[in-house]
Amino acid sequence: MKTPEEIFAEAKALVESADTPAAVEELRIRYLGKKGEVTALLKSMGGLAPEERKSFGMQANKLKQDVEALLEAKQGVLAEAGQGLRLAAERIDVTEPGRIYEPGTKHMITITMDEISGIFMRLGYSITEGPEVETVFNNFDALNAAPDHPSRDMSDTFYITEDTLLRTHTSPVQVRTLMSQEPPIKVISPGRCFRTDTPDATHSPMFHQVEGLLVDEGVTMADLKGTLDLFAKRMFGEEMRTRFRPHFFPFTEPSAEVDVSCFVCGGSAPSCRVCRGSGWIEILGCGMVHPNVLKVGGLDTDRYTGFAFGMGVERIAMLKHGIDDIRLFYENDIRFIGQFY
Ligand code: 2NL
Repeated sequence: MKTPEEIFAEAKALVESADTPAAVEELRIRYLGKKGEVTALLKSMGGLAPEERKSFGMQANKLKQDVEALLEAKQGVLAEAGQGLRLAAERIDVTEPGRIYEPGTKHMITITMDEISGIFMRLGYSITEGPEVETVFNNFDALNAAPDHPSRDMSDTFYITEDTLLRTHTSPVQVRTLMSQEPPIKVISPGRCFRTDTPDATHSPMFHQVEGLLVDEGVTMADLKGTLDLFAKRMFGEEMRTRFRPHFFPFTEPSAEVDVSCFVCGGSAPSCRVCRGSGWIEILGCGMVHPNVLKVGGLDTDRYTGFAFGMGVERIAMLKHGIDDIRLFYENDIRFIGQFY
């Protein structure tokens, strides 16, 4: 049997080399547990002669206290080291710069569409929206487009089926309004449109339009001119003048294209890049709603007249901000789209 000194020396060596709290706990069980070596020593006292028992008991109890002290001291050391490790792991660098979450910006097309819509909303127009997948009837027939009209061609329009397509303008939204509401009608319809154009600096197969429609008793071309002249001044500057040039659209009669005076050269530079020396820049198309279109809404064309207009949002934005390539809007280069807010 080992002497208390031997047990202590061995325990001391083992405790010294234990490097985790679990290893120390194992040693505690090995020495002080129910079947531990020190416990066994204490239990063996029962078999001793009374005269031996006193000094042996003192020795054994001292050993128990000494081993307890060893274990406790080691647990203390390890706990302290563990705390140090945790603190090191959880250490934060308070000098590190904060993360900056930069807010995004609205897209130039959204900004321009909102600006156009806003001008008409202040004139009492309501915003209407409709589906991008439309019926051939709403997109063409209801708008007085002849069955052989070139834009109806399979090669100019994205057809989904024989009688559904991706709308080529936002006019079908106004057709829906005509068919579902009674005059006075005063709406604008901003939205996305599609044509099979090959992309270049001024064309894109997906683009945006804002159209407007006003139908009531006694509406004349003078109302149309006054409204669009006011729009041009609000959009491009109060000093703008407008010019109405005769044109043709199937859905309006008479029809016109509207030009604003050139805000780049003021009409004075023969080599102007924007107006090409003409002094005028085309901004939209318009006209008095064709009676055939009013009839689609079941309206009495002796009683009601109306005007309508349509403009390309990309074109307006490019003119206003001097952007020379429509593709910049869709490439999502943050250096371009992040410039506007
Ligand atoms: C353009 C020309 C235009 C219309 C759109 C319209 C709608 C209905 C009835 C009559 Cl429901 N007209 N819309 C009228 C004239 C011109 O747009 O150059 N857009 C980019």
